Order: sequence, then C-alpha cells, then structure tokens
Amino acid sequence: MKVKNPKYELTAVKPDQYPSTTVPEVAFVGRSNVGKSSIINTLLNRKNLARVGQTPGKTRQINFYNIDDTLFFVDLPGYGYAKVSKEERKSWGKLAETYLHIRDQLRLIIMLVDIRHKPTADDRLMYEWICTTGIPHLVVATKEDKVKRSQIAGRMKEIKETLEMTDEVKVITFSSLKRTGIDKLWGAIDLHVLEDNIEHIEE
Ligand SMILES: Nc1nc2c(ncn2[C@@H]2O[C@H](COP(=O)(O)OP(=O)(O)OP(=O)(O)O)[C@@H](O)[C@H]2O)c(=O)[nH]1
Ligand SMILES: [Mg+2]
Repeated sequence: MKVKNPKYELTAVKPDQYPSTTVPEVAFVGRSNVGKSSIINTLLNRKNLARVGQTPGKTRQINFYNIDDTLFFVDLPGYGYAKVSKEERKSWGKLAETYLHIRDQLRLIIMLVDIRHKPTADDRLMYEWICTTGIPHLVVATKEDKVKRSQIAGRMKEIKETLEMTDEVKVITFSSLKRTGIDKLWGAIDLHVLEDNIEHIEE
C-alpha cells in the first residue's frame, strides 16, 4: 500500500470511543517496550506519529492511526511491565482484550516479540489467546539490529517453539533502527487488507 498522509486519529479506552468507521484495521500487540509504537512510525515513514517511550509502559490507551481513510493502525497498550500495580496491569489487559474481541473490522493482529529474548509466560498467554480468536495473525521479531546475523535462525526457532506456532503462521524479522523488514511486513498487511477489499468489490 502507498501511504500518503497518515495521521493520528484518536485515543480510546472504551469501545464507544473507537472510531465510528468500517475501515479495516490492523492491530499491534506485544509486551511493553517491544517496539509497537516504533514499528508504526517506521511502517508509516514518520518519526513521531506514534509516541515512542524511553519509559516502558508509556502507551496506556488504544491509539488509532488513520492511513488515508483506507486502513487504520491500532497501537494497543503493552502488557507485562513489572513496575506497575497488579490492578493497573489488569486494566491494561482488559483494554486490549476488549478491543481484540469485539472489533469487527479487525483484519490482522500483529504480535511483536523482542528477537533477543525467549517469549515470556505473558507472551505465550497472549499468543494462545490470539489463536483462539480465529483472527488472522502473524508474529514480528523486533530489534533485529540487536543480534548478530548468525544468531537470527536460532532466535526464530526459539520463538516459534516457545509460542508453539504452527508452520503456516509467518514470523517476520524487523528493525526500526535499521529499517529492515518493512517491505515484507507491508506485503503481509496488504495481502489481508487487499483480500478484504476484493471481497467488498465482489459483494
Ligand atoms: N535497537 C532498536 N531499538 C528499538 C527498535 N524498536 C524500538 N526500539 C526502542 O525500544 C524502546 C521502546 O520502543 P516503543 O516503540 O516505545 O515500544 P512500545 O512497544 O510502543 O512500548 P509501550 O508503549 O510501553 O508498550 C524505545 O527506546 C525504542 O527506541 C529497534 O528496531 N531497534
Ligand atoms: Mg508504545
């Protein structure tokens, strides 16, 4: 997809605050600090559209980004950040799960994991839950620039095994710093959104 004029649309904590459109949406989920906001900026070729935090846990609401009224990117709150209260953690999880559960136009869930680390118990739970929704999804291994080339295959294997992924689910490596993986990821996004558009035309 050719991105012309992406813009921040709105921030929501409750479903009645979500944008009242039927435009397809792609959601980004993952642990706090994994690079969700960064990947959105990188894909949209904008420096500061999505707020990137030095302090983990910065994104506490759901942020919607409008790409030329044809696609929305949805930045969900990160989970698994230790330095917040249990109550706060619960409410963040609820925000994300509610969105993922009820949003009809959600076409693709992109789950991010840090390529350096074995997916955590939280990641496993989230992935298992994503699988039960039946919504198309893929996994992105972020911060590829932080590992040596020779380590990548091993890291990917561990991610796939730990999340118990089936072979048909794609894992894409990505670096916002080095700007790698952009075309591959856009290709995967286009596939889901385009298929959707074709369905509309055929209807
Ligand atoms: N080296 C490297 N650092 C990255 C990359 N992507 C993100 N970061 C850094 O990781 C930190 C967290 O990035 P964010 O994009 O804010 O992460 P997030 O998942 O949105 O975090 P929350 O909003 O807290 O859930 C920032 O310091 C980024 O600069 C990457 O590809 N490579
Ligand atoms: Mg963020």
